[in-house]
Amino acid sequence: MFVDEAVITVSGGKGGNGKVAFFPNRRGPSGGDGGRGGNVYLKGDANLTDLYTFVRKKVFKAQDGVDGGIFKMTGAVGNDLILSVPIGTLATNKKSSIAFEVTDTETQIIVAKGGKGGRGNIAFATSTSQTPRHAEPGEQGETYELHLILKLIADIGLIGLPNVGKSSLLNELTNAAVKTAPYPFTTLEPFLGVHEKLVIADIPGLIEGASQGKGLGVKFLKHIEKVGLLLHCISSESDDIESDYETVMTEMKKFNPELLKKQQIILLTKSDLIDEKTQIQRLNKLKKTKLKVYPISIYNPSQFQVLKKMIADLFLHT
Ligand SMILES: Nc1nc2c(ncn2[C@@H]2O[C@H](COP(=O)(O)OP(=O)(O)OP(=O)(O)O)[C@@H](O)[C@H]2O)c(=O)[nH]1
Ligand SMILES: [Mg+2]
Repeated sequence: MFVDEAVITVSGGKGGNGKVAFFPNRRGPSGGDGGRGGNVYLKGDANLTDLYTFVRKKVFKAQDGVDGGIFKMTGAVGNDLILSVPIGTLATNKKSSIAFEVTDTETQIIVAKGGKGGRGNIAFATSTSQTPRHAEPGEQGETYELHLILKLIADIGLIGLPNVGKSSLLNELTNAAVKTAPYPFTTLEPFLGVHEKLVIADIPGLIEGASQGKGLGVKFLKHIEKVGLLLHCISSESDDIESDYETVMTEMKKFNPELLKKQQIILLTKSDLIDEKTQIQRLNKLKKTKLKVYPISIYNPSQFQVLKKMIADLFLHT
């Protein structure tokens, strides 16, 4: 199961209470301060690929600070809690709406601060009150709900209607072995493959109404928000390739109009299934989009060479 969303609760540890104590023989107050509660941080872990760890456990709390002691002893600080998340995780604080993005494995992002420790009664001694009988309680740590969303970090995204051959292309271009089958909705979750150090994402097919929640694809469109190139797959088998193109463009636009600004190349897939004349007609129709259009078939190595060269020119030789 690929989990790309989770809501968790994070709490900083409570601060330790200040202590009320006195030195023997009435020599004044001796109660120390409580220790600060631990903080909660998020940190990127390159070995994680999804948010599955947050399906079962959703509540996370750092350690409380220790109460102040006698003889001016300050309580120990609570241990921090560091939660590992995949690179590409966007964490939004539901209360403040502030969002943080985890982009590397070095930075720790604080998401809930521990409470301050309370001051012991030493802090309350004055010239007129030399035996203060009160101390402060430790503060509660911050508690927030965090909405975690994972956006896969891919260079290239494969998009298109169901059954147009996206997964077959991913398998052919990369070392991926994603299931392919002659019916729609074979792919139910995103897959990544690596081609010459470039990460290619295959997302489930889009259908009309996807942006209103039909089918599966739109839920996964967030994974192509960061790609540098969209390979828009349109099947040669279709009798209305222009409408296929429009359907996918409309759904992307409704989801996030910025997606339409991305560099896009059309692949007329399964080109082996139509004769040359039909192919030329269909390619010409697609050229009206002003995008580059290439015919491709998983059974045609020379067409794959063209595609690979085009990818190399765009990404690898610059
Ligand atoms: N003849 C021919 N068939 C192909 C080609 N590429 C894919 N197919 C077939 O088309 C069918 C659909 O391919 P998939 O790769 O599963 O399509 P998809 O776009 O990933 O489909 P969904 O995951 O359902 O969205 C499979 O039966 C493939 O074998 C091709 O170049 N030529
Ligand atoms: Mg597929």
